[in-house]
Amino acid sequence: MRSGPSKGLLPLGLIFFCLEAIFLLSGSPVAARRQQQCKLQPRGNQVTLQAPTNTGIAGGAEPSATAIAHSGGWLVLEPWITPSLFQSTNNPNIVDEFTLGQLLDPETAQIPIGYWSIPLDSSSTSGWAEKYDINVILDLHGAPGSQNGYDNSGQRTSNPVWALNPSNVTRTVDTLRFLANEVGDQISVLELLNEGAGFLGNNWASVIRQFFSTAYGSVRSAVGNDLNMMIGDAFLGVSSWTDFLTAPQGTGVLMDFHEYQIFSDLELDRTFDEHISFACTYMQSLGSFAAGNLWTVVGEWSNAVTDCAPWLNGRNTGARWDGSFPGSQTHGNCTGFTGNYTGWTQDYKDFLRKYWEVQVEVGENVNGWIFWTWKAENADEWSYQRGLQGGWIPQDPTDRMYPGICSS
Ligand SMILES: *[C@@H]1O[C@H](CO)[C@@H](O)[C@H](O)[C@H]1NC(C)=O
Ligand SMILES: *[C@@H]1O[C@H](CO)[C@@H](O)[C@H](O)[C@H]1NC(C)=O
Ligand SMILES: CC(=O)N[C@H]1CO[C@H](CO)[C@@H](O)[C@@H]1O
Repeated sequence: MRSGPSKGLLPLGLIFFCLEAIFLLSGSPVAARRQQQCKLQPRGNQVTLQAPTNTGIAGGAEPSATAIAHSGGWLVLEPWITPSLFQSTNNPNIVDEFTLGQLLDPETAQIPIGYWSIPLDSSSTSGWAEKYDINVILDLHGAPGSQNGYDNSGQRTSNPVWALNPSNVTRTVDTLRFLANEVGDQISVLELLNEGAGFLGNNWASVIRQFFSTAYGSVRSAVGNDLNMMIGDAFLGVSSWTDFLTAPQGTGVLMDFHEYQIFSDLELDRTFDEHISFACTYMQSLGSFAAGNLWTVVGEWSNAVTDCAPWLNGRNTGARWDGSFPGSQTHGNCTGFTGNYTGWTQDYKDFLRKYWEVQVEVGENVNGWIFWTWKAENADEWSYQRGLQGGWIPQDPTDRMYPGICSS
């Protein structure tokens, strides 16, 4: 671990504490709150260069410290982040927010799901955001019919149908327009849809594409040019979005790219070194996309190289790493890869530092990064807070033990 003067507070203007809040209405209003650590960094000289293809944030200024923060969803529960909440229901059939709302008797359990969307009460967002000079990215995670089948869509299902019925898509556009009208002036960025499952087939990919265009137009005409919008690559790779919603078709549009290497046997087979070099491939691919197309944010990434975090793949679902996930190979034993870091080897923690740095480098090579997540109850490899305590995440995120990691 590196020693040296602690810089104490992180430089404002570079660091964003990203908040993902879960408001549960019970006796007392705020039952849980999640945070993410993130940093969005302008590429230094771009403003003075010729205008980027995408005229970008608020008509030409670079996305900057004061322009953006936060990604992730408001108010969508994921069992692996707060397992105790799901455990406390004593009902194993509650696997996502949808079933939580459906199967829980609010009277008895006193955890009624208050609301899905956003705190329309301005005291809960704008006051806070303004006070700390933090800008908010509001990210739609749950679309009707589910856009990916993951619990993070609010509805875990092997049969997501969002893209299969135009009324779902229309409803989603209506929701975004509503959100933009209600809180557009309190947020910096509206993310149109989190993790649409473009891999489910060409029909899904083209529905997502059309949806982004339609939603973009609808939100623009509702609230004008001040609100920035973010789209995702729908797991298709950013190159699939070349020339999409760039100027003049779109302005103020960002690309949200999620970087994980743990959700397939192929990725889990990589050695520590291979994980690092794979992350380095994004220097070029994301870099050239961000330079010629949309400003790009690595909007979700973590230190995990296994899927061992309990319930990461869904409540009561196992891990591919140890073969407890249906149909997966066995890659190793989960012990020592997740949970409380006090039992981890120094080797592993050294790797986590390196892996953290390489992904930060990738994010800073484009327009920023957002670490997922600030806190996770049972999985320190996903926790920024525990990484700071355990020393594999430096207090000052500009510290480097492995400078130029992708060029060496
Ligand atoms: C994993 O390792 C732990 C600790 O060494 C051991 O107790 C456990 O039995 C192992 N699990 C498997 C499936 O081998
Ligand atoms: C992690 O383990 C240590 C040592 O057993 C213990 O003191 C600490 O409370 C644990 N931390 C958490 C967050 O569980
Ligand atoms: C809100 C909405 O339109 N939901 C629909 C999504 O698509 C499924 C499958 O066609 C319908 O059953 C839902 O009513």
